[in-house]
Amino acid sequence: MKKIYFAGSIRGGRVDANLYHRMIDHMKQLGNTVLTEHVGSSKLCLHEQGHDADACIYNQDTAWLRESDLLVAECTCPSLGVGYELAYAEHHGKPVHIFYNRSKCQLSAMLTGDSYFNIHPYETEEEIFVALDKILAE
Ligand code: 6IA
Repeated sequence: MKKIYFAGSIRGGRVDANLYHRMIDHMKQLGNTVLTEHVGSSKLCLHEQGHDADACIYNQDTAWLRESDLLVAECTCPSLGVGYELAYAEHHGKPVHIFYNRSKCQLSAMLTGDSYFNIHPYETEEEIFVALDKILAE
């Protein structure tokens, strides 16, 4: 069973928050630990909370990234924080799987152009779950 860092937009916009929740639930149901379950919560505080509170978030999230076995990101809604996490995970040699809805957005060339990343374009939610089953069975 794996420790997964799930990355999804927070201050970048919460339009896909319910999808994040379903992806997190699916990975947990397979018996994995998701270190960042709050990313799928509908009750997140989106406002800047001052430097000290944000420093705590940064320190905790980067510690979880270093502790994780892999990163799974849903990138349809662009987020600066998620972009940072992707590069951080690459720097630390963690496998990175990026999902995006190809009928809703065009992914940044900084992601599609980086051959380190495993990129999973999808059109239906079912395709996400099939891909996750395969990734997590490896
Ligand atoms: O730039 P964004 O806010 O969209 O960045 C989103 C990414 O940064 C997510 O994948 C998270 O891992 C991380 N992140 C951003 N904000 C928070 C956060 N805020 N807590 C934890 N991780 C965060 C406070 C919410 C808290 C009160 C539960």
